[in-house]
Amino acid sequence: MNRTFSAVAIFLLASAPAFAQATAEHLAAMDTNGDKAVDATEFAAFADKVYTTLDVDKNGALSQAEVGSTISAEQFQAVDANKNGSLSKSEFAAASKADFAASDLDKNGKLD
Ligand SMILES: [Ca+2]
Ligand SMILES: [Ca+2]
Ligand SMILES: [Ca+2]
Repeated sequence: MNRTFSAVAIFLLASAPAFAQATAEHLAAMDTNGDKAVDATEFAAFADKVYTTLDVDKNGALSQAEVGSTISAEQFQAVDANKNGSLSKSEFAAASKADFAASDLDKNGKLD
């Protein structure tokens, strides 16, 4: 079972259910400076946007209800570092960072 938290997957499921997978098109949406690669800064900005979108009641925390079926309870617990039952922005950012590192297979600091 893949326990890797994926902000990309969350975005796909939360905002674009039509996308079956992270496509080039999707990377392009994150590539704000248009250099055909997604760097850590762009990824962080993207994750921030996802967080804001998911935080429906705007209380600065994501509950399991807010993420709904987008991520599994197991993934939720993996991201909830302080185990308080909600995901803070810093917990989400930390998970996104790990996600970026895991996705950057050739370790060039970019997803391309
Ligand atoms: Ca870029
Ligand atoms: Ca909330
Ligand atoms: Ca937490």
